[in-house]
This record gives sequence, structure tokens and C-alpha cells, in this order.
Amino acid sequence: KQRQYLKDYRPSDWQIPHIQMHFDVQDAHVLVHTRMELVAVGDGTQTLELDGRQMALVEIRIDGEALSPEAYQCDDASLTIKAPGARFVLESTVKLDPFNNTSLEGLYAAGGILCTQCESHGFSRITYALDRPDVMSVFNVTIEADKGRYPILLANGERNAQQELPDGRHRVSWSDPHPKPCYLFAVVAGDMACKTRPYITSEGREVDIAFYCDHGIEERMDHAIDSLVRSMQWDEQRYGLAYDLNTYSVVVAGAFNMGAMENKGLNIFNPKYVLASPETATDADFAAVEAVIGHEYFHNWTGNRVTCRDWFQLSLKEGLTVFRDQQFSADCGAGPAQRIEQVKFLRARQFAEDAGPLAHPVRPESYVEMNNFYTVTVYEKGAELVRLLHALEGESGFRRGMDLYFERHDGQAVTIEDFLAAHGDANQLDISGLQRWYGQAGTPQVKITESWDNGHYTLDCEQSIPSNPSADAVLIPIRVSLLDSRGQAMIDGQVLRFDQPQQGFSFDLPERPVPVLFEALSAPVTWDYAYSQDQLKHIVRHAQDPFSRWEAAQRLYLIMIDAAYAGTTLEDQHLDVFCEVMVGEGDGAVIAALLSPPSADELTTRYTELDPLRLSQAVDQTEAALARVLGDALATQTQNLMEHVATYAFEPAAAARRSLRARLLRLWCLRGDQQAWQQAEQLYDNSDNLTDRLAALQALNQTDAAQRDILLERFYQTYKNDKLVLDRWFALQAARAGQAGLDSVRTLLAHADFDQGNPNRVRALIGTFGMLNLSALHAQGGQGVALLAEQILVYDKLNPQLAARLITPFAGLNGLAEERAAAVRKALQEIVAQASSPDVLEQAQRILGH
Ligand code: B3K
Ligand code: ZN
Repeated sequence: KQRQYLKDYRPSDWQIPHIQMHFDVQDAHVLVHTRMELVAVGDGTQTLELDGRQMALVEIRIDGEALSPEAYQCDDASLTIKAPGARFVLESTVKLDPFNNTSLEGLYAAGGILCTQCESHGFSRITYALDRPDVMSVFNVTIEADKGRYPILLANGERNAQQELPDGRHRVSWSDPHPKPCYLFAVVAGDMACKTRPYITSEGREVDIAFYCDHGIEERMDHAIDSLVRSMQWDEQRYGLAYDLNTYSVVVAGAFNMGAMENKGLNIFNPKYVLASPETATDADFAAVEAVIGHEYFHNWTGNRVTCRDWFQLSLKEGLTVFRDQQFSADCGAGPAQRIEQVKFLRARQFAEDAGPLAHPVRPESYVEMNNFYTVTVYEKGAELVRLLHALEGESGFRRGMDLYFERHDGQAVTIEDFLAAHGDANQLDISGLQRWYGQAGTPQVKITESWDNGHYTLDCEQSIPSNPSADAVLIPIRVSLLDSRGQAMIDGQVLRFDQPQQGFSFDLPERPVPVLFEALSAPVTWDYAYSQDQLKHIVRHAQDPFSRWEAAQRLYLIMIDAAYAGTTLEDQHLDVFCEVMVGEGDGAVIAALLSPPSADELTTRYTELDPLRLSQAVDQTEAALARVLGDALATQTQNLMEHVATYAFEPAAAARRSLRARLLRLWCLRGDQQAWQQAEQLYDNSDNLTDRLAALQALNQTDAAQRDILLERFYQTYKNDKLVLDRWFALQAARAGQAGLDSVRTLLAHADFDQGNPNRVRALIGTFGMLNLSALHAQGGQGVALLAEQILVYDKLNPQLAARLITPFAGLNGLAEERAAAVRKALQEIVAQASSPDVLEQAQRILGH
């Protein structure tokens, strides 16, 4: 496969104003007939090269005439026609085999239904096409199939007609009036339950919302449907954007590689982000359903109406839409703990990616397999850059920028520069310091020192990107508060614009302050300031911003983790401030976060010559010290929270209480106290919801309690027929630390319920092991690493996109101590020698530095 470069972008020589498709679904194959009107941009003497893979060409015609075999050339990726003319109609018929398509890209069968996934290049597995986002077409689609097996036939846009055919077949036709890139194309055929809800937009348009899933679990879609209605209202109110069709369908696909897909008017979803009931989904799952439903809906404007010129611009739609879904969740009542979770994820995954061999700019410069660039950098760092823009412009300035962006570019395929220019022009803002962020990889590091001279206080800041020394200075907003000795803010949430390699910021103050820096993480950077332990405790006690209290707490834990990692131990008293925190007033979810040291996967880039086992131990020791220092109050406090357990409702205050209870119970169980273990069992048995049951299991998971095995078995018996819940059973066992975790993974790979065709199941077992369980992955010499490599090669054949994601744990290679690094290098070389998919090959070679 050829490497593609951003610098080589050229507009298409051809446009396709209109595409008509007919799907003829047969028992063992599908015939696709496509009729496209092509218009040359130049004089029509150019060669037409259509993309097309993994299908059999049955027939091809131009203006009704069958093409003779000499008139075109066909290989395994394209079909080329020499100088076909300036304007003509191209018709093709191809035969597809969706029933054996395990890649989950193009047209595929999943749990009895047929569905499609086109982004980024799946459309050219369905028909010969110009598979690029800057070619936009109006689509008309008909589908015909056996009515008994496929009573529901869906495509983008509005349904026009339905017709009964002989032999128990039927045909349905759909049309989508909005020109769209083919990556937003979708069809679905199957036998599914449907739930509908009417909605009237702010413009008075009547919309039929329709959600489809397996029969018998329809009521589990209610939370998702409510979330969609809230999303539609929110986009109208916050951005003035209303929905633009009369149908909005969401289909649950049994097997899905990603979270969901924003196909125009016909979203297709991973079941995990639609189905939710108290017994089958946790608080975090309910929140994730709301966020992903919102995300796909918000794409209708940021992605579909205004789309990407080319795939290098992916963050144009993804960074922006993640930011919008984060705003939406915040407005739906997710408190400050949501921002803490975002930052933990950003640090554990994106900072690690940005520091290693898979680092790339938010706007990448080249790729072999585009699917490898749906990354935490494009999504999460991209969202942080939009957050930064929002912070600079303020709410009303940001809205002005968005309004101008839509006014200029509705209906177009554009670039990140276009987006920034609209914001810059709407606000007379110089965006050059922001623009540089998009073009350079690596996490900036900010070093801050201070001076105090008789009432004159200066913060001296210095920026650099350690992994990318030639990088230019970027614009880094630093939101600061300065606390006095009583904990009052002398400066409250002021934003410093830091855009030089070195820069000082001065304040005149009555006393020397304790600085609270990068409130709410005002830029995606790492930062150093030499806090004393007392200063950190002062911030934990007094800062207004809950995020900054958490940040200071993390730094206190890090002092202890660093010491343990270096082989010395600190007194438990080092953590005594957390005794106050535990019994303090306020948001339980924030208190739970304050009582959580960073996990090992957030710290893999912290140490050179990393010994992963020593790191896991250091984190465990710190957690144990915390559990000790909380003393008897830990038991009392946990028991208080066990009382008055109300009927489950997904509601912020109740969820916060559950989250604190779960955290305290887990700490208490770590102390090896029989009474704690019994409490966990009681919580499991008395609860009416998955959140508490999993809390009990997680509390016991790293202990030797007999209750652990008993409850795991009980959990299996209760939920064995419920795919999403059973995923948790696999994940729990894959999360067991060290050798025990590795052994569990080996055993479970052979379990009757392990299903290679279900990506959620694969991620629950192999993904948890690889991404979240450092001590099991590196257990037993290189054997954990070898097991992961072996599994990557299994999915290289079956589902390359999934396989390529399982590789990411190996990207930590550079920081690993030599013996460990050698095991990983050997595994990667094995993968390069045996893999066949471009997805896996590209990732393995990038990690090896080829
Ligand atoms: N746009 C899709 C992701 C497409 C995956 C390509 N392999 C989901 C989303 O970000 O909304
Ligand atoms: Zn998206």
C-alpha cells in the first residue's frame, strides 16, 4: 500500500453530483448496482481511476454501453478508464460477500443483520468509487431482500417507497437530498426491534427518531433516545444548529470496531453506547452513552454539513466534535470529576502516544493506513486545542467563530486552517500561535520558577518539547490562582498568554503566594514547579478549583511513588491530609478522585529505563499506605455510605455517592480486613444495579478473599447470556495483577464464551490485559508480551483494524529497561515477519522505527 502525503493533496479531477445504488440481497451474497454521473473538472482527457477492493466486477457500462475489456484496467485496488470523456454515466455491478467479511469494514454481517462501515475507505469495498471526502454526491438507494429475514431495510436520508415483490421479497427506496462524501454512506438490512420518538426542531421540522436493536431488549434504548433528544435541543440552544432531515435512525450493530459512526441520518453504533439499564450498565456507561449519542449527533454539523477536505484534516471534525460532546456532558450535569477523568485519560494515553514512536501531529503529514490515525492525538489532543481556542475567545467569541465557520463553509469539504481562519476573523484574533500546535508532535513541557522581591512576585516560564527539540513555541494559556497563607485567592483564575520560548509574568501582592497553576489543565502540556509538600497540602485544602485540588493530590502521591520506585519508603504520615479529605464536605466523585493515586499506566513515561513491575509495585505500595493512613475512619466512613442505598437512578448526586462508596470500599478491602470483604459481598447481594455489583467485585479483585471467586461465579451465572455485561467478567479477570492476570488471560482465551468475532469481547480480554495491566503484560520474563504478539497476529488475519489497536502497548518500547525492551522488540519483529495487513505492518514498523 502506498504512503499518502498531505503535501501531495490535489483536488479531484472528477466530481460525482449524483449516485444511484441498488442492493440486491441474496442468501449468500449481495449484488450492488451503481449508477454515477461523472463530470470532469478539466477537459475530460484525464484518466479516471476509481477505487475498489475485495469485490468481483460483474459488469461495467458507460452511457449504457458495456465497456470492452481493452477499455479499462482492473487490479486489486482500482479500476482505471482512459479518457472516458467530459461528462458521462458510469454503471457498474459488483458481487460482495458480506457473510464472510470479518474486517467489519464495507458491507458485513453482524449478529444476523447486514450493515456497513465506510469511514475512512470502506465505501470502495462496496462499489467502484472516488473514495475521498472532497467528492460529494446526492445519493438515491434501493434495497431489496427477503422480507422474512430482512423486514427492515434502511439507508441514509428519507424513505420514499416500499414495494412487495414476488417470492416473499420486498424493496425499499431511500433518498438523501444533502450532498455528502461517500464515507457517510450507510445501508442496513435485518430483523430488529424498533423504538420511535417524535421530535420537532426549533425550525418546526418534524423528525421521526427511530432506534433499532435485537428483539426483547428495546427498553434498554430509552436512555440513549432521551440523550439524543437532549443533544438535539442542546445544539439548537448552544450553537443555533437544528437537524436537517425528517428521519434520524440509530442502529445497534452486534459487532463494531469503534464506538459509533455518524452516517448521515443513519448512525450505526456499538451496542455499548446505546443499550443501558441499571442492571446491565454502570454509571460510567450511562454517561458514555449520553456522550457518544451526543458526539454522533453533533457530527451532523461538525463533520457532515462541513466535512474534511482530506483525511489529514480528520481532527477538523473529530477534535471539534469531542469538544462539543464534552461541553454537552458538562451541561447535562457531569461535575468537575468529568474533567479529572478526561485529563487522566489524556495523560495515560495521549501523552504516552506523543512521547513515543507513534507520535504524530494533530494534523498528520502522511499515512499508509488511514485507520491507524483515528488516535487519541487526533481526537483528545485535538479537542484540547479547541478547548484552548474557546478559553481564548470566551463563550460568545467562540460562538461568533462557529457562526462564521458555518456561514462560510456549509456544504464544503475544508481544512483546519479554514476553521482557525473563521475563528480568527470573527474575533480579530491572531491564531498563529495556535496553528503551530496542529503541525508539531510532542507534548510541550513548561518549567516554572518564581521570584519574590518585596511585594513583587514573578512567575518565569520556559517551554520546550523534549521529544521534538526543533519545535517552535506555541501559545499556551496558563490559568492561575495565587493563594495567600489562609487559602484565599489574591489572584483568581487569571489566564496568562504564554507564547514565547521564555516569558515572565509579574504580580504585585501583599504576601508571598502559593501558586495554583494550569487550573482545569488549561493547555495539554506537562508542567514542573518545585512545590514543597506543605504547599501541595495547602492547595488540596484550599484551592477553589476541584481539578487543582486533585492535581496537587496527584503530586503528593507522586512523591511517594517516586520514593517507592527508587527503593526507599516514606512515612505514611506524608499522606495525612487525605484523612481530612475523606471526611470533608462536597462532591463525592471529586473526593473519590482525590483518594485515588495515579495508576501505573499514567506513569509509563515518567521514568527512564522503566521497570514496569517495580512501577506497579510502587503504585500498590502507595495505595496501601493511603489505606493505612485513613485508619479506622475508613471502615466507619464506608459503612456510613452503605446505609440508605436507594433504588438506582442515573443522577449526579446518587452517582457521586456510589463512586465514593466504591473507592472507599476498595481501599478498605486492600487492608485484608475480613469485615471489609464481607461488606463487599453484602453490597453485591443487596444492590439492584451493575454499578454497585462491579464496585464490590473490583474492591475484591486484587485481594485473596474467598468472596472474590464466589462472586465472580455468581456474576457469570447471572449474566452469561448478556454480552455487554459478560465483557466485564472477562475484563475483571484480565485486570488481575501480575502472573495471576496472565494465567487468567490464557485460560479465558479458551473459554466457550470468548468470541473472536466480537470486538468488545476481544478488547475486554486482550485489550484490558495489554493496555491496563502492566504487571501481567510483563509477567514471566517475556511471556506476557509474547502472548499479546500472538493474539495480534490472530486478528491481523481476521480484523486488521482491531489488531492494529492492540499493538499500542508496545509503543512504550523506548522508555523500557533493556531486558524488557528486548522482549518487546522480538515480539514486534515476529509481527513484522508474519503480519499481512497494512494496518498491523505500518504500526509495528513505526514502533520499531523503520
Ligand atoms: N467517525 C467515526 C470513526 C470512524 C472509524 C474509522 N475506522 C466515529 C466518530 O468519531 O464519531
Ligand atoms: Zn467523531
